[in-house]
Formats: sequence, C-alpha cells, structure tokens
Amino acid sequence: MPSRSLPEDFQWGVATSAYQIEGAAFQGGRGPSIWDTFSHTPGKVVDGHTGDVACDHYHRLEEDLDLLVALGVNAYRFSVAWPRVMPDGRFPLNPKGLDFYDRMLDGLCARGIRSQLTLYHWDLPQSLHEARGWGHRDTLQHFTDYAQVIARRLGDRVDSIATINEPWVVATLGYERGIFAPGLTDRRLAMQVSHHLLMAHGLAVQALRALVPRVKLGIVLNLAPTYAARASAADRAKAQLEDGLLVRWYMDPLFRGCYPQDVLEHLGADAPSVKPEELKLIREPTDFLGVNYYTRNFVHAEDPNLKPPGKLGFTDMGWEVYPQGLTHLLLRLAHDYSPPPFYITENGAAFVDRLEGDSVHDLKRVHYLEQHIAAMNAARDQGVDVRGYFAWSFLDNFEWASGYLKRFGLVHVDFESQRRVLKDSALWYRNFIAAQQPWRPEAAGI
Ligand code: IFM
Repeated sequence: MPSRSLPEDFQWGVATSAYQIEGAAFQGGRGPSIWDTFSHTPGKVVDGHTGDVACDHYHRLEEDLDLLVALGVNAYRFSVAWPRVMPDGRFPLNPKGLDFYDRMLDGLCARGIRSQLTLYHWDLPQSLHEARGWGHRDTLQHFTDYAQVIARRLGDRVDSIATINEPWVVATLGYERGIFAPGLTDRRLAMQVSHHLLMAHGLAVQALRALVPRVKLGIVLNLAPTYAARASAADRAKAQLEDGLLVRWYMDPLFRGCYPQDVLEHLGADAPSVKPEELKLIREPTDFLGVNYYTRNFVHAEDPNLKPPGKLGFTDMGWEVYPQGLTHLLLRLAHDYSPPPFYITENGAAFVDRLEGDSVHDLKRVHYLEQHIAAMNAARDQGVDVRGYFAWSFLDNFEWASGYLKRFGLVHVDFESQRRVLKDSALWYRNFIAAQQPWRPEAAGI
C-alpha cells in the first residue's frame, strides 16, 4: 500500500452516529426523535428492535474513547443528537445533553484524536416533525439555531463539522419510500424535503462560518457510480436517470448552482419549488465534501431486481463488493465538479460474524477495507485530493430498519452484556494505520 504520498495529517478514523450507538434514549433530558417513534411502531424495524439502549455509549463514553486509542485512529466521526441538546428541536437547551458532548470533545482532545462532528444524522426531534418537520421552512431556522448552539459550545475543539448526513437517504427512504423514519410515501414532499435539507446546509454553513472560522465545514453525501447492465439505449437511459437522482440532484446544486434539467423533467409536478436566491444559498462554499461509499448501482431497464455480477462477492446487506467503483466515483466527481477536498466519511461492510472466545475472525471485512483503501489510493495517485478515510463503523450498532441483525463494526458488541471485543478487522486496521505513520528518527530512538 503506498504510504509515501499520504500527507502527514491524513485522517484515519472510524465513524458512528448518535441514534445508532448512544442508547439512553429517554435519559439525561433527551427528547424523542422520529427514529424513536418509528422504531417503536410495530413492523417498521426488524424484530421490533429500537435504539433505546443500542451500544449504551452514553454511559460508556470513557471506555469507548479508550477503545478508539486501542484502534490507533487519529480521528473520530460522530454525530450529535439534536433532541439530546434541544429536546423539542428549539430553545430551551438541555444542559445535560450539551455536557455529554462536551465530555466527548474533552476526551478526544485528551487522547489526541481529531473530531469530525455531524449535526444531523437522521434524528429529527419528534415535535418538529409534528410541526411538518423538513417539509416546512421553519425547521431550517431551528436547525440553524441548533448549529449555532453547537458551534458556541464545542467549536473550540472540533476539527470539522458536517451539516447533513446523506440527504438522499433522508428524503428518499424517509419521505418517498417510507422504509426509514418518518415513514412517509409522498414523492412531491420528498423532493421538497431534499431541497430544504440542502438549504439547511447552506444556512448552517453561513452561520457556522461567522462563529467558528477555523473549523472545516462541509456536507456528507451517499454516492455511487451507476452502471448500465447492457449497452442498450434503454439501460443507458435508466442509468442516466438513476445517476441524476442520486448524484447530480445533490452535486449540481451544491457545486454548480442548479438542479439537473433531465431530473426536473422526469419529476414534473413533483419537482420542488425553488427560488434563485435559494440556489445561491445552497452553493455556499465549503471546505470539504464527505463521501459515503459502499457499493455501485447496476441497472437494467426491465428487471429492477437484476443482481450485478458480484465477482468479489456480496455483503450481508446484499450489496456487491465493488471497490473500483470508489475510484471511478472520485475521479468523476473531481473531474465534473472540482469540489473541495474529499473525506471518505463512511466505507465498510456488514458480514455475519462469529464470536469465538475473545476473537472474531472477520477476514471478509479485512479484505473489504483493504480493497477500498487501495481504490481510494488509486484515485489519489491520479490527483484526487482525499484527506481522510473513516471506516463504518467503530462498533456494531443499530442498523436502522435492519435493527441489530447487521453488524458493520470493527468492534464486536454483545448487546446483552455490552461487552466489546476487537475483531480481526480492528487489529488489521490498527496495524495498517501504524504502518502509514511517517518514519521519525525520534520514534525509533535515534
Ligand atoms: O449505518 C448506515 C449509516 O447510518 C449511514 N450510512 C450507511 C450506513 C450503513 O447502512
């Protein structure tokens, strides 16, 4: 693995999100979020699992921060739970909630680990949802207030702040397909929500820039290249549209100031209402673009369920292992958009793991990580500016509608006892990161 070309401050990290690990859902003054409501609604999450306890990270903060040290990472990506800080999504604040993140930042600083904080990883306060949530422009102002609260309290210690995680997932899975919270099936609303999320991003960036000019600001998108199964015109047209909905719908307004015309035509009456000044807001300059990459899209005009070839296999999510897609994606984004530097803010795989005593021999995950880091480096070698890589995920956790059945962690969690065990992938990642550190005479005792 080439290491010489890596900048010294390259971030090697792991990532999590609040609802997936914190637990303590009804403790410390936290208010309910749409994911509490959704997961407590029968039939929405597999086996009725909820994030009530999750990894109990809220009560095990110090132990988990020590585990980050054991992993040897120099950066940690996590999200703040909006309803823990503002139980109703608006003022007043919940001091205990802020104290928790304050302790987290102190703990990370004390351990020499840089922090990438995400403001919104899907846990919209329930009371804002009841006031029409992301469908209503008032929520954008509440989000900006929340961003300012975080900046004032934590901005002295964070390295970077991402506004929104994966707006495509929020809008499409939450408001159009109804398989994630809040479980709605309204395409018109979903597209308006996607526009509002991008506006919320722009507003928050403006507010944060004024308060914490030192902190790097950006957004995190789930992106993938889309390939046509056959060279036919029909498959190509489908691939073009899928790419438009997933990639260009977000990248174009963020970096070109417009929505893609072909997608607007496809949406027809479901296209959002957009004002020119809103497009300007969305294009507010940022310092980084977070890319979450797991697999590619493979489309066939007549058979939506056609599986890709899967030469390197599939993960437990049924997602094809396709590392070269990450290289293609990064090269294409750099070429088409000239965005700010990238971070790979999520990349990882769920596999069926077996705990054997104090070990989990998750060789497939080791291969997955190795192949994707190599794919990222292949893009870097061709000039793409990538500043960090974050494995998803630090711990096995609540995998949304799949509950606890899908394990993405580098660290195994027994959800009964809350015992943590470093999987072989964690040990591999630790050794890999150590090998990337530049050789220093003083470290070698010379
Ligand atoms: O667990 C999720 C995460 O919350 C967002 N990105 C994809 C991951 C795996 O599905």
